[in-house]
Amino acid sequence: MKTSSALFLSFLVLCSPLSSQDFLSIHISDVATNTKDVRTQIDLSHQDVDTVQSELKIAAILMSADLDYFLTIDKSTSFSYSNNVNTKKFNASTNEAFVVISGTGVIDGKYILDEYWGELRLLSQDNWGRISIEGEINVPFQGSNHRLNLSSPQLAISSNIFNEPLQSLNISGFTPFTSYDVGSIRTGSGIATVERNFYSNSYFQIESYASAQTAINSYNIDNDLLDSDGDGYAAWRDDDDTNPSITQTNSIYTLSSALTEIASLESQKSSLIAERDARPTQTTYDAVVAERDAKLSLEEIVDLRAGSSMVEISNGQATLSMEVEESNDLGIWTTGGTASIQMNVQPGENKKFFRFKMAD
Ligand SMILES: [Ca+2]
Ligand SMILES: [Ca+2]
Repeated sequence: MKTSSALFLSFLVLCSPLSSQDFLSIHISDVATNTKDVRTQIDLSHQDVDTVQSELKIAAILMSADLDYFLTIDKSTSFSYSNNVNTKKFNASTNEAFVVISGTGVIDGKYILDEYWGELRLLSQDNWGRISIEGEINVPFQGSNHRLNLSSPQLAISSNIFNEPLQSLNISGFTPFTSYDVGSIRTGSGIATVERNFYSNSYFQIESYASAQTAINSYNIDNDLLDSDGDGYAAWRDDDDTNPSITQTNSIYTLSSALTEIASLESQKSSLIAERDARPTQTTYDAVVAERDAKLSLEEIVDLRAGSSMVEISNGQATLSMEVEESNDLGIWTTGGTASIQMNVQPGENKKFFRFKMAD
């Protein structure tokens, strides 16, 4: 007996590296087929109306949402929190714990779960043990960033697993824990809490994989629900899912977003009316015309000085003639001669002014 036992052990040791399944993968599907069994708690104390309205709206949407919790964790991970009595928490790597929301038509998508002490929660005492996935997610919706606290329904086993490391869990021994509603969604300020149990259509999978990526690849999540750029907008509602600074298209309307859009268009209309009204009135226009007409015309400028005259342009030249008169007594003036000068006029010039100045 001793010999065969030793042989059996060495066989296991030999085979272990070839079938290394070091990652625990948990998928808890919380399908909302029966909303009458959903329990809600509302706490309106110390909250402003806008926050109440916003959080009740997102809670109402989540009442009928299907939630798929996924978590992959290295089985050698030790707990990051313990109360030393019945609770432990294990931290999964970022991107390896997430929830996929579907069936809402407005916030469907994959959201990364984050929790300070870890996203895998283990509860155990006496002859029972339970595990669940929990954490917070950010859901952008109608201009607000909703921080939601989620706890998945629990999986139960009829043994005390408090001191068992993750690699020792009997993963085939878990069943849904259905005694009372344990899955919950709490809105950011705690105004609404939606409690959900395992419904008849819900299911779970708890398995081992060789790597976190193999586990994630097995989840088969709809591409439209992925959020490649991590901006909180899944591909189906992201104008550019490779650019986190470009988010939701304007063409998706709910009643509320349509009203917001209408308000924005009304505001633009008011601005345009104000701009139009700021333009000159007929009276202002008439005054400008009158001011223009009151200015001197070219003819009037010509006549501005006594003796001034217009000169014709011929063959690109203007001939300016100046008569010089002479006098002995400043009383009688006689013609002393004529000085002429040709001035070139450039092609295209149809108007030019000249004036005379005595040289020093
Ligand atoms: Ca995105
Ligand atoms: Ca984007």
